[in-house]
Amino acid sequence: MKINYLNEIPTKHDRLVSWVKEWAELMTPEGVYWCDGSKAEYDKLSEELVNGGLATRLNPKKRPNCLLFRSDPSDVARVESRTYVASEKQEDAGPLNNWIDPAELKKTMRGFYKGCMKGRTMYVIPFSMGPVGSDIAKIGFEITDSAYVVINMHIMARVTPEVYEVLGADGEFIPTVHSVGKPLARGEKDNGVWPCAPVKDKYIAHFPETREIWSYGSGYGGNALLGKKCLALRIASVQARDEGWMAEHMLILKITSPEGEVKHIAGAFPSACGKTNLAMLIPTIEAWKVETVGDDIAWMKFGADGRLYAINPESGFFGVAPGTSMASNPNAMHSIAKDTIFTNVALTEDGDIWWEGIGYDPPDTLIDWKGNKWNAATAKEPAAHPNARFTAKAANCPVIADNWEDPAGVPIDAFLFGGRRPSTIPLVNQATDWVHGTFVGSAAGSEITAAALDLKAGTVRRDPMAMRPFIGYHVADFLQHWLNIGNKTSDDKLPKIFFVNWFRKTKDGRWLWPGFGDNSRVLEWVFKRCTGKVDAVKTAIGLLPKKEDINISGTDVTSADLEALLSVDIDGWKEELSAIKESYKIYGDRVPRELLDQIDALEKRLG
Ligand code: OXD
Ligand code: MN
Repeated sequence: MKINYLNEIPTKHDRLVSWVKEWAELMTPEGVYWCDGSKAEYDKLSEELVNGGLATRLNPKKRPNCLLFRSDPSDVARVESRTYVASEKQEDAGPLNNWIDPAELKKTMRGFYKGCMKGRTMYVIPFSMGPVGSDIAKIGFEITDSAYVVINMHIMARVTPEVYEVLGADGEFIPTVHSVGKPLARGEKDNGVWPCAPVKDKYIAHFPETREIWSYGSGYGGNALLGKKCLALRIASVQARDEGWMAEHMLILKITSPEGEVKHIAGAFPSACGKTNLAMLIPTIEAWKVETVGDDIAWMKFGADGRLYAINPESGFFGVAPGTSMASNPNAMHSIAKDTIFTNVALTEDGDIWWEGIGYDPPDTLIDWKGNKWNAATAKEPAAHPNARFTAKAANCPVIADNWEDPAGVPIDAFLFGGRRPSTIPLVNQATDWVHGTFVGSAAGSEITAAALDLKAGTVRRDPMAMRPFIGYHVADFLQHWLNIGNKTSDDKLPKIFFVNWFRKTKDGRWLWPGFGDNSRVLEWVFKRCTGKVDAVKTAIGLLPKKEDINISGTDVTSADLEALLSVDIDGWKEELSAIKESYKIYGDRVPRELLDQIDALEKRLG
């Protein structure tokens, strides 16, 4: 079949060229376009999207170079029920992943892919996750028929022809394939409607042994921007296991003390638990400084000195918009002042954006995320979807750290785990050692939020290391991998591990901790534990701060509140322990013995 190449093939990499050709033959697009990541390409595609009615250009006086998109109401979040880890053996996918035999899944998906790009352009996106050429970075290619995906990838990944230099004629790349699943008949246009397939036909498929990603039917975020969750977490976690490094759902921040000493902290929190806010936090304690290295994903390898070094494989933020305000995250608000793609937020009459929790009242009328007129006085539903997003350049963040693109990565001093836990879990609790820390991380859980389409908001679900939806293999083997990492270096070189909880409430529902910038008060304690400047109290559940070591001056936190935040609720912990045991039962008989021993030891300590 003759392929209509719309521009010159920019590479002599035969395997890459044949891969593109093979998919073009199956998907039969109008033409194949090799993306270069340039500004001209971004502008041209943006213009086409605006002219086709799929995007609205925001008022350039208010939001220069910004676009607004509205998805199909069925295509607003990751769909975990349609996400598959199709390993050769089902047992290797483990109990938390959906599984279909890879040959069967490929056959089914090929059926969907046949002719799926009719009437559309096939874009081929070259990208590097991580600074181009870094030892920790990986090269990927995404085939897609969505111009929305292309411009989002421009922001989220390093889309550049430089990857061909690193790749040469024979280098390794991760092949990823995406289609919105809506071919166009002759003369048909999208006519302003976000193209996607019905939920039952969506597939977000990972083939861990062959390191392939096939996605069909969704145009949204983690389902479609394949460098992010699919590559940088699910496939990378498999590579990390095989090669002895870590791919984690973690923010990375740089913190500087008043004395000018620097530490780097990586933090794993389930989706929509405030990772972006923490990564960009403005400390409320004097003379401390926090800067951002990444807000969602960390790839970490051991350096020659035996310490773990992290890079942020992404180059942008795909953040949750509702709740983001000048009070909760001023640096995110500055990051989205220009050059940003908004998805499913509300539009004001003067061409700006609005969402619930933006920090000021809505005008009387708006256009809501579904494109309908919305009236503040009579509205029954939110104007922005709860999982509405902004896609913003990391480089536009006012507190992006100067070393955020260091190809060698930044040395990690501490890991934080956390989640939304209204009761029992203290404000901060340090693990006694790496194995205890692995146990504590494995037991993480959170109240469910709107980041995934098919989960019931409001209930607690266990989310080991905040990786539950993102581990590309068996959860118990993932926990074993954590233990193996701990055996690769000496204890003093490993990051210290802490569990934090900003979301504790009183029985009558009052928040006990102010959160946001005041979380710096907890970071200060973590920092001082890393420098050995402060002691901790050894308790049944771990190492807790002495009350006087958490600085609450200038906050509304009372001494009684702090006491509650740092107390060990033995009865609550007994319930917590049974919930942990239940989750371990689900993980099955591959759970490492060392972690089962941790359960027994905790049980004994609780008495
Ligand atoms: C995200 C998520 O989009 O975790 O980062 O869902
Ligand atoms: Mn995330």
